[in-house]
Amino acid sequence: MTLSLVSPDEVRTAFSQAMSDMYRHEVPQYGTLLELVADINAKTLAADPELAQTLAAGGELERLDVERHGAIRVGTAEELSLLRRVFALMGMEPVGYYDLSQAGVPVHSTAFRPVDEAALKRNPFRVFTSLLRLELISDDDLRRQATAILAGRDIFTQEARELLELGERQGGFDAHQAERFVGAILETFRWHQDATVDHATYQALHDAHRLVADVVCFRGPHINHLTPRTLDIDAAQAAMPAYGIDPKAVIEGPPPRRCPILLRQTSFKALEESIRFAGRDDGTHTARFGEIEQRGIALTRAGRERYDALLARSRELPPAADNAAHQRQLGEVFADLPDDLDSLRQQGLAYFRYRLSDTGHAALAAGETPPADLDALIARHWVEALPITYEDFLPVSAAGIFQSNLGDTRHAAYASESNQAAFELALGRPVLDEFDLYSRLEEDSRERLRQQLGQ
Ligand code: OOG
Ligand code: NI
Repeated sequence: MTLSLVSPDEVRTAFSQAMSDMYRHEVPQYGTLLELVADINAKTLAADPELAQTLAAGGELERLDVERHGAIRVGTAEELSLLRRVFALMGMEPVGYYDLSQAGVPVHSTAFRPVDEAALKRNPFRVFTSLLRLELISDDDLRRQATAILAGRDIFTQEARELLELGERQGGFDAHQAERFVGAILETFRWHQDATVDHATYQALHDAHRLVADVVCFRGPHINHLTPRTLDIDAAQAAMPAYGIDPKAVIEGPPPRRCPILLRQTSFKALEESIRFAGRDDGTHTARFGEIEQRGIALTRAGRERYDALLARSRELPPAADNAAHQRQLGEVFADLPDDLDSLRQQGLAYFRYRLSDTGHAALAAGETPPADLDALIARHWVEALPITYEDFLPVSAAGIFQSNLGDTRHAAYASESNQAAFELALGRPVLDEFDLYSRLEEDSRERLRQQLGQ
């Protein structure tokens, strides 16, 4: 009997929806956030038909309502590599390496996400996945204790493990198996009110770093936030209080621009939730929150260097009084970076997808000879250059999101080397390079164009 396997895109979409449903149930404010974002997106599209058209042309309008990212934190190499195998069956691969220890957060991370064009269009669900760096706990006894606790837990159910192995053997799932797989994997990310340790142990780990307690003291890597994509994060930030949501002080990332670049993010503060320790003491734990993101065009290496330099410059300024002042200040620093698509393209600062326009199709059909170079093709409207959306994360922003949810006690930067090699060893494979992926998307579109034009 031959199995009819469903596409990993379908498994990912079902999983993303199941996670969203579960999180909405666990954290009702996340449901409010979804409503807010849906309202803002509808208003933004109605007010800006040109934006609606650009998004439609890029195939992004359909994905907007299902689009989100999540974040989890794991404690061991085994957990990370098992998740790598789970996500592979959902068509998600590890992209990028993020070192957060520089910002005083004892983790390093990657983002699991789809990488090819059709899969991204279908559902770009991403999971920012952090691995605790136990070696950064300086107290030897505490580090040993944390290691032992983590060694004794299993974040997968028996059924999840069996289905994972089945999926790998078969190279995928049939529809019924896929449904069971999604249900079984969901259990790994569920919130558990019961901590696995007693109050004193929790407190000791918490005192080392709040994040250490969050990773070590529970049965598994509960999903700690899910993030819908808004088309206007400034409007979303402003609207949060009216929806009963208390936003973090500033929007992370680049300032508002006519041509949005990379990623802008804001969140609401983590909730204080009641938990029960082993030994039955009651307590509270603060880890789970909600976030909103706005995505813009992906920058090339050259563009990203400019972004990083400008961001570093802005961080040398005295902190602004509020978000409005912060955005103004950022805007002044970023005035150096071109804010129109033509300049970004001509200066090689951003990635584009090239496409034969209706005019181009008509001219070809009429037997006209196409101009030989890309700039001329664009100037004569044969070809459209559409922005490629940034699908990844930003380390400085991610640190800001972590920090805003770790309370007021800031931890100094860890004096450690960033260690991509150790991360990849734990993961069980190298991470993909985001710039390679974007330039491949751009190059593929040019190749298609050359074929259509017979060049
Ligand atoms: C992850 C924080 C980073 C983002 O969107 O940059 C992040 C975490 O809190 O585990 O999700
Ligand atoms: Ni996030």
